[in-house]
Amino acid sequence: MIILKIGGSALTIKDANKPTIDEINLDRIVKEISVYNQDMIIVHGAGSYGHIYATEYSIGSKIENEEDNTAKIEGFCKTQSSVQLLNNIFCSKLQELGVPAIGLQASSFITTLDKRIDNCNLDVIKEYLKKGFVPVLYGDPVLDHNDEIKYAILSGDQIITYLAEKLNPNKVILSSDVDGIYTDNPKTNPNAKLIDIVTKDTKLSLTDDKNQADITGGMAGKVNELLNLAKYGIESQIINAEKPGNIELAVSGQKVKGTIIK
Ligand code: IP8
Repeated sequence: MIILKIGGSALTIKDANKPTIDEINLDRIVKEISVYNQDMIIVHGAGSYGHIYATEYSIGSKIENEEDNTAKIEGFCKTQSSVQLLNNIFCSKLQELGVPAIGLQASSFITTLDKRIDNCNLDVIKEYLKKGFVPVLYGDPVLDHNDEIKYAILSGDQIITYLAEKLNPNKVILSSDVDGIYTDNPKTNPNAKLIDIVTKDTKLSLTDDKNQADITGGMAGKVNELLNLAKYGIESQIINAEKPGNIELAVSGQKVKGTIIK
């Protein structure tokens, strides 16, 4: 079984000022995924469908007062509807190519405590897998049990590490809009170099890309999630979803430029 994460920055125009699909990438990515079409869970990010609202309503920050709580509930609903729409578009495209993609909304069965998953029943996912479906989860706002924040943004990256720990896949592939992990942010530092293998001992200076309005922590957030996974002996790979052919190569077990985290 493979767990594949498709970054929101590959599916959407992430720095758009309203939710916007990257039509060309989306069409290509679903085609590349459909080549594999076997045991697989897909998790996708939110891109401009989620981060705009999540940031606007500061979901996950301390609730200041009743008025702030009411605003955050409104923002939670808007964010949830928006990412659900992205999930519908993505799943419909996969279905058109014969992939039995079934969208599963994290906010309806996952909660967090201090922004980390504390409650998630995987029975339904296991049963979908057993019956030949491809579950498609996505970053979503969720209820949080810390009463000071009450709501959290659950990233697709945290979902994949949780699923991988519990379901022990053969492979975890995380695709983004860069080739892998660099010594620094390649978008702002031209001297940044791609690192082939990252372990907990690798010295990194990861800066979050502020241009990308990524409320869940950008590349630094991803690396932390995947290093967590490495603690359980599960190796993962970060690859660039914007390079045509990369996803197809990765899901079919062939070599792809990227960074292995172990
Ligand atoms: O794009 C974030 O998920 P990510 C989810 O995987 C929302 O970090 C709703 C912003």
